[in-house]
Amino acid sequence: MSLATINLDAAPAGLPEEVVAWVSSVAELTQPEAIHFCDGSTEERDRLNAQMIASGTFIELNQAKRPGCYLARSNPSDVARVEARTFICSEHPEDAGPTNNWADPDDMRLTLQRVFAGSMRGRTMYVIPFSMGPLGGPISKLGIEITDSPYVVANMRIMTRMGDAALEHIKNGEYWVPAVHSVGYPLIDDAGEPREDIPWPCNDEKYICHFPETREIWSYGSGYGGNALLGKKCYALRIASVLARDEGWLAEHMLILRITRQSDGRRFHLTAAFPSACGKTNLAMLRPTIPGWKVETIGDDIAWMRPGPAGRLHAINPEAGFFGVAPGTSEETNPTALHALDHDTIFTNVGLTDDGDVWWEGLTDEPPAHLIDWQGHDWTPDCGRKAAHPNSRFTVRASQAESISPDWEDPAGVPVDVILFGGRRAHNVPLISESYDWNHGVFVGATVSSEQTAAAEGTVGALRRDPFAMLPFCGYNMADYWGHWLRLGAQLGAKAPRIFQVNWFRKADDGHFLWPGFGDNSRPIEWALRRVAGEVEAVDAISGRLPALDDLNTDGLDITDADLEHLFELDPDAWATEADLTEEYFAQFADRLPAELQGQLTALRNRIAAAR
Ligand code: SAT
Ligand code: MN
Repeated sequence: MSLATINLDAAPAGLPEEVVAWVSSVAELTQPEAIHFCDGSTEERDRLNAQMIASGTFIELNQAKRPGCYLARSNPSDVARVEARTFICSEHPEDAGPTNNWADPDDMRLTLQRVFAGSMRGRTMYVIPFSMGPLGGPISKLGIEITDSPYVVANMRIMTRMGDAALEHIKNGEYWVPAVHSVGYPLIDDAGEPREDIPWPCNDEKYICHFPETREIWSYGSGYGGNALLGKKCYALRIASVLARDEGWLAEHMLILRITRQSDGRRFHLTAAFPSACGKTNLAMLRPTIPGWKVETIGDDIAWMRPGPAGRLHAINPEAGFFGVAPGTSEETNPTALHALDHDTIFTNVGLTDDGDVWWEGLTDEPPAHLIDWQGHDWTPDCGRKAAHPNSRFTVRASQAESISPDWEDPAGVPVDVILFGGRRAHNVPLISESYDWNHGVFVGATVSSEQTAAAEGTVGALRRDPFAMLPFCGYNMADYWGHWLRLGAQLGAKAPRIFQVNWFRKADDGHFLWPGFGDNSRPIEWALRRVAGEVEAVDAISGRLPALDDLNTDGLDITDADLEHLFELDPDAWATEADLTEEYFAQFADRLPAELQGQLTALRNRIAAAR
């Protein structure tokens, strides 16, 4: 297909030249049968849903029980982000750093030319203008995703503000990031022979590529989650972290909460970074077990934060929906999330019950006697397989959560008081610990780790570092990213948020969890907020400042004194080992490691020595 034959007649009027040129060049390369510019209308949504039901991509759920809800089943080879196939294509390998897969940008462009050539033959190419963050907001940014997957369009409609309204801003000449996606399953082969479509097209060969210098995203071969919904991890974290470095702000893998103290109406805003499997979605919808505090959700996964007019750090949620893990979500663990899924939700890779509803492990104590599992097979509780894939997901508009803050779409964002860093640690790390200052907080964020729990991850019990929960999401050298945090802290000065480390997962010697977690996590958080308000003292310790046990609200808490004390025990010998491991871990960053973090390690060793 030559440029001349690409029909852009249906393109909206007033498209900037650069958009026309880019869409044309992608169409010329991928050779779609048709091009559709998404307007974001409900008519468009309904048409695509009907088309996906007809093609088998969507299964319509029982509309009396779950109106507007659909189930998709992916190919079993395409069920999660693929970190080994995720590349940072910076000009210099050092700019990607030791924690990223680097690929030479010129080589990768040749590879992408090869795999994208004709990859959309026989398909419609969808052009999705979108905004990350409230439209037109000072912290928000625009993008355009081109995709050949109507499933991606349906998900982007929930996860971003997409369509005509976003396009208006692009027409006005505002900055936008280009993102190209193909599932890599053309409907016409190289010989020109047509082939049937399948419910979940994808390709064994996968490339999730980021070009930080030219700020482009190219994703090939997967239709799933962060591989394909390019506004999420690819843009809002990997490319945005580069933009943030250059423009003086932060793009972070953090939830955002508003917590209001009802006695005096004082509002606090908190952001928190957790690696996967640490209950981040549950914390984003926290139901406090202590009276007097109201928690509202602003975001569940990503925070964009910028110094505001009065010098404080302001956070927005760049997303418009939740792409949450289904298994384990229940009336007990997260009723807020569960109720949000009553209508207008896309479920991917969960079980289908005989009455056209959904089920996953953990939803109910009693499993259904029969259902169809995520791979489309008959399933019974004794069959030895999971009904839902462990990474099965729901996609739902954030506004459907009853905990959503009335200000969650305030384009100016909310002023951040507290930043939490969490990991999953059976030993050593206390329930909560306040950093001595911003730079110590950056050290804590940089060294955060979890003990590996499955042999598949490596040696069980070994520490897996996940700095700032950004390990797979930082678009440049991790050590430079820490340097950026240090610089921003210096700029914010006394107005910087206070940084705390939390650990809900400490275990007793007999292996039981010391802390009940879930709604009781409101107790250490209350202490952090009271620290911010200057209402409570703290005790200097190895890891940071700890609460005096009397200052932690334990009213109505079912915990023994011994367990409570154990939650805050710090063994100098074990911490000396931690410090040695931190030194080993830092070594990979060589001379890119900011001197300040080396200094923080020395300060930690001094505190350990003093505690002996
Ligand atoms: O698939 S996503 O990247 O959207 C979610 C995740 O894996 O963290
Ligand atoms: Mn995430």
